[in-house]
Amino acid sequence: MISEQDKQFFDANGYLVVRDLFSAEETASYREHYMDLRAKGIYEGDFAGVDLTSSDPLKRYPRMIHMHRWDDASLKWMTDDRLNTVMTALLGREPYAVQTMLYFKPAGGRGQALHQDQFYLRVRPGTCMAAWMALDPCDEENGCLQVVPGSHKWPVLCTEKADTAQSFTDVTVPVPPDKPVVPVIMAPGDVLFFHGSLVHGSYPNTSVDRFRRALIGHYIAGEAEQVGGYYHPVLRMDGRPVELGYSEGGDPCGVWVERDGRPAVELKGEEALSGRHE
Ligand SMILES: O=C(O)CCC(=O)C(=O)O
Repeated sequence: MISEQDKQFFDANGYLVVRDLFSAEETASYREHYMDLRAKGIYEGDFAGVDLTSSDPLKRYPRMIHMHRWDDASLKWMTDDRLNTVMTALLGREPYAVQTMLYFKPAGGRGQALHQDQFYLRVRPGTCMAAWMALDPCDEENGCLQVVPGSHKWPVLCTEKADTAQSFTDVTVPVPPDKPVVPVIMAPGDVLFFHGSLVHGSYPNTSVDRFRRALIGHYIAGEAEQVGGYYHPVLRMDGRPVELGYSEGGDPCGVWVERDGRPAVELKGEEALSGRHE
């Protein structure tokens, strides 16, 4: 499903887009399924709560989280063989599955400031991995995902305050000016796989009337022994639970310094790493 060249691209850049991994019929049925669920109710973990009268589009369409714990279609998607095959090829062994999320990101919706997933998941040893499937055409206008190629080689960076007019989360990480942030343009059914330390995020949806829906799974590399408490229970790719430990915060985080006239990361003190994915 992926070539040696794909693997080399992933190793060098920390991400890989696999085009058309899911069909147009499948993505159409996921769009319908989640719009239907959204219209029907409120679920534990809905970001910002549902408020149909709010002027904030994200309150009218809040992000869903951990749907696989109560929705069979989400569990089936999270453990799909195609996702497993690609991740096993990229990671060298089968991952464990820990999280699902559905972003609706309607027109006018804010993005999510640049961050690293490992800040939240705290996988030890090793890292996490995301499978981010586009359900709509995703481009710069509707706030596609943005990544910093190669940043998966950085340690987890110390966070700073984000601009909450642009982002629904309030922390971000600094990126030196010589490290470009690049848009990932995707079509429905394309899946972006990315490493847990890759700096990524998205800008607001500036379109007039287009959603930017994405179905996302978070996984942890199979050698992991611990993950943050918010991600338990941990599942094997056949859906069976596996016992793993709970990781705590307090790890050192990276700050940018100048070394020989160039930006370099130095580890500093201890930052209480967040324990849940925003
Ligand atoms: O879809 C987005 O805008 C952000 C998603 C994200 O940060 C993630 O999947 O970790």
